[in-house]
Parts: sequence; C-alpha cells; structure tokens
Amino acid sequence: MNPLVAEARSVLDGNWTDGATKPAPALYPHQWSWDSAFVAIGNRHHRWERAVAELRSLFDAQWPNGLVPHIVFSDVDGDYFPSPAFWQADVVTGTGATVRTSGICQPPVHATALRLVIDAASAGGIDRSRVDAALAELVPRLAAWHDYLHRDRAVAGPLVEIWHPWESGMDNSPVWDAPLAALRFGPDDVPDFQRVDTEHANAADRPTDDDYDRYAYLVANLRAEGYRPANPAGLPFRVADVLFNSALVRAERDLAVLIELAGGNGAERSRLADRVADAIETQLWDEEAGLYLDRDQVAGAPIPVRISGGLMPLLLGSTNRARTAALIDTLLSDFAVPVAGTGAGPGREAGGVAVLTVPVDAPDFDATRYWRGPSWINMMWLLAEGLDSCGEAEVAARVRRGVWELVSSAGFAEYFDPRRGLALGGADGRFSWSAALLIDIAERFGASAGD
Ligand code: 9WN
Repeated sequence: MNPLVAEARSVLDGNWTDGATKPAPALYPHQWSWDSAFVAIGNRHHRWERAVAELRSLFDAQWPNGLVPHIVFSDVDGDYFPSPAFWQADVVTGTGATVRTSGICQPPVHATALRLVIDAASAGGIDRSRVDAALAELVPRLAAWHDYLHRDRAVAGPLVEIWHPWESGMDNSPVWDAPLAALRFGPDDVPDFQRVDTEHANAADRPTDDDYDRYAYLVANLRAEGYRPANPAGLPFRVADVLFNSALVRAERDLAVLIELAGGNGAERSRLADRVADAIETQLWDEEAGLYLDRDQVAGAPIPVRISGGLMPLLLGSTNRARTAALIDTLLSDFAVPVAGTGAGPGREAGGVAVLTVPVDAPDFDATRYWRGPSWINMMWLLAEGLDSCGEAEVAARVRRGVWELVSSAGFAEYFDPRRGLALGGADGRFSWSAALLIDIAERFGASAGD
C-alpha cells in the first residue's frame, strides 16, 4: 500500500473513539457533523461498517425536529468551548441529557456521504442485507434533516439560511465580518466563557476574542428561544450561504437516488433540489464577481466578498455553460496556486493546484488565519466533485493532484499555506478529513491522484 495512504488510515484509526471519529485529537475531541460525513467517505473503502457507524452515531443525536447538531459531545467534558453546559441543548429540547449536543448545524453533506458509502459496498464485498439495513436506518433520518432545513430555515425561501457563522463550516471567513460587525449588543448580552482553542492551535491564526464574543452572543440569543425562534425573520444574523445551499442541492439529489435504491420514489426530493438550485441561480450569481455571493438576509443585500465557497454551485452540475466557464476562469485565475516545492507554475498552467479560500490580492487575505486565505482539503475535494459533475475532469484532476501534493509536503494538517507548503491549524497535525479525503482520492483515482 502507498505509505501516505497507510498513514492516512492510521490517522483515522487514531482519532476513532468507539462509535465516531474526532476531527482532531486535542483541538476537536468530540464528533462534528460535516467532519463525520467526510470521514465516512474515506472509511468506506476499507472500514465500511465503521463508515456507517459514523453516520449512525451522528443521526442518533438528531433532534426531534430533524436538526442534526453540529457537535455531538463525547463523555469528555471541559476540553472544548462551547461545552454542553453552554449550549444547554438537553434542557431546551427536553430530550434529556443522554445525548449532549450543540444547538446549531453544519452544511448538509451527509446524504452525499451515505450515497458514496453505499456505492462502495459491492467493491468491499458487503452483503446486500447490510446495505439494505443501512438504507432503512438512515434514509428516513436524512429526509427529516432536509425537511427541517426547508421548513425552519427557508425563512425567505427557497434558499435556506444559516444563523451562526459556525453553521457555514467556514467559521472565520471574511464573509461574516460585516454581518458580525452589524450586531448590536451590550456586555451583559455576552455570557461568561473561557476559550480553549488557543491552547491547541496558534492563537494568531484563530478567530479573535472579539469574534468569539459575537459567536457567544449569537449562541445565547438562539439558546434563549430553544434554538427554535418564534420569529426567525427577526434574528440578528441570517445569511443565505452559497456553500450550504449548494451542498443541500447535491444532497437532495443523492437522497433521491438513495430512496430509489431503497425501493421508494425520489421525485419529491429531486423537486426540492431543483427549487433550491433555481434560487441559487437567480438570487446568488454575481456577474462582476465571477462567482456566487452569499446574501445577508438581515441587510437584504449580497455580501461582496469573494471566497472559494462562491464556486460551490459547481456541485449542481453544469446547467449554464457560460456560468460554469466563468467559475472555472475565476477558480484558475484567482483561487488556484501551485503547491510550493512542486515546481509547478501559476494556476493557469498544467499541474496540481491548491485552492485558496480567499484570493491572494483580496484586501482581507491572510495566509495563515482560519478560513481567511489558506487551503482546506474538504473544500478542494468538494470542488473536484463539482468540476467532475460539470464534465471538467481535467481541472478536477489538477485539484485532486493538489490535495496529494499538499499532504505529501506538509502532512495531515487541518489546513495549509500552499505557497509555503506549510501545515497549519491544530498543533498535532492529525486531522481526520485531510486523511479521509486523501484516502478517497487515492482509492478512486490512484495513489498520487492519477499520476
Ligand atoms: C467550530 C471541526 C470544525 C470544522 C469547522 C472548522 C472548525 C469549530 C471551531 O472545526 O470549527 O465548529 O472550534 O473552530 O471551522 O469547519 O467542522 O473540525
């Protein structure tokens, strides 16, 4: 076996905690929602039952209203902020303290993960009965999760909204700067808290204390209403995020396929996917920016900040050739860079590329701070999937090759500065989704991503 793949498997095994996988040993010692979907996508190739168990563990913590919480806490306490005591999810949902969770969600990539897990079953020699059991168990829960989003989060529908930057998965993106700055609150509105993250990662690369005050304020505000606000239109932070909505479209289409595999009719899910896809096209495209922009639903205006999340409608498949061409042009000109040490040229030349989260020449670019410039493997994996579904296999291969080059040069870091080949984020450098998605790329496209 290729040594990098063997190492990736050992990262995942090391972070496995009897039922679920921690994103990172010290910085994130619990289960996270979208991390688990990516972990399952890697484990499906060699630990199929564990991939299903990962999703089962997450969906066992699903709320009665369908919300899939962004964190499911393990038994360990006091090692992450915000802790279960801060969220008080058990109190507000009345579900009791057996499953301790956060009260917000993350991008809905889970049906996409389950579809890939099911796809891998026959190659893995898994019995049809195991496949049927996984479908019977998880498909109704996935449907309830998506229904929650359409019912509770499509406040100005059909686009669904996030109510906290953490729900985007791209927590510290410059996209949130203006909506967070617009929040109006006093010192008494921010509950007392103690950060823990800066003990496990370079404080200069993490969000600022001022950001954390705003994050805590938003949690307290949602918590006061049991995370089910009576008047969602009055919430202080409401964003229609491009990545979140694009992931939902892709996930609805994957759920439709899963329903058909389980003997049902997926037409309604496909219809829901098409409604959101149409809204993305009509409401979020920005011709001048050359990509899609998030929409601040409080201000009633687009947020004019270009991030790699704005390329994610590639996941919809190419319905509009001109827009797909524009997205690829934007990707290669403004977000793609060669990985240091590979001898490759700029993004427009042939060879592997890493995808930055913010263009280098943007005013808010920061080479090392969370989500404000550096490359993340999950974003590159999603973009490569999207490029493939638009028939752009060559560009997809270059992005996958970039994943291989980043991990080869800097290890299984949480995220990377590709221009210096630097590992960034959690100090232990054993980040689960970087390992899982490298495995997926190697299994599907060959070690070294198609060399
Ligand atoms: C808050 C676990 C998570 C990822 C997010 C990433 C980071 C948490 C944090 O870590 O967020 O959810 O404490 O910064 O931004 O995408 O799911 O890996």
